[in-house]
Amino acid sequence: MALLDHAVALGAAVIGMLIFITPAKSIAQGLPMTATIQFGNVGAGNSQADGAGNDVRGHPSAVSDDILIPSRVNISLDGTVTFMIVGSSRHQVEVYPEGTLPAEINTSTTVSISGCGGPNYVDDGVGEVLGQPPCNSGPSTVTKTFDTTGRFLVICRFKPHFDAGMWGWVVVDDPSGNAVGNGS
Ligand SMILES: [Cu+2]
Repeated sequence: MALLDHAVALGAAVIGMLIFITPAKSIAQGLPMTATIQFGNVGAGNSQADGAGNDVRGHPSAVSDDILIPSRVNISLDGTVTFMIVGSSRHQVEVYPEGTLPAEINTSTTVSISGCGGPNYVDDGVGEVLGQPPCNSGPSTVTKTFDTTGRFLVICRFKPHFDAGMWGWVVVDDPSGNAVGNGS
């Protein structure tokens, strides 16, 4: 009987250790493989006021359509981000190399896109341009898989929108442990 009690106690101890160890590992493994960023906020900028739950980052006056929702996503290495380019506006996605900052974007050269006026699209040749703006081809959905870790700047390539703060981040971490910016 005593032997059985010992076995039960040992089993309970092992289970307890597993429960104790598991959380730290599951946090790293909990990074999603997919995320969605909506490019533009259809219906915003009409009757809604500041402070009514609207994301007005980058826009000095009232609300606007010209935002990323959300403005940052965190995904796992080899994860995929879906960009939903909504409405009828001029939004176009451009993803920059790891570490690029908004202040580093050269907006001095712009190009036109058919149906979208211009020339008004940032044309620095640095970022990866995804899809076409709705003014050219209607609303669309584009995806990009991130196979390296880091923090990636995503901008709306339409210069007036970028200038107004229409940009955000995709943060890609390695679930095996090499977290971005963990300082070690
Ligand atoms: Cu835009």
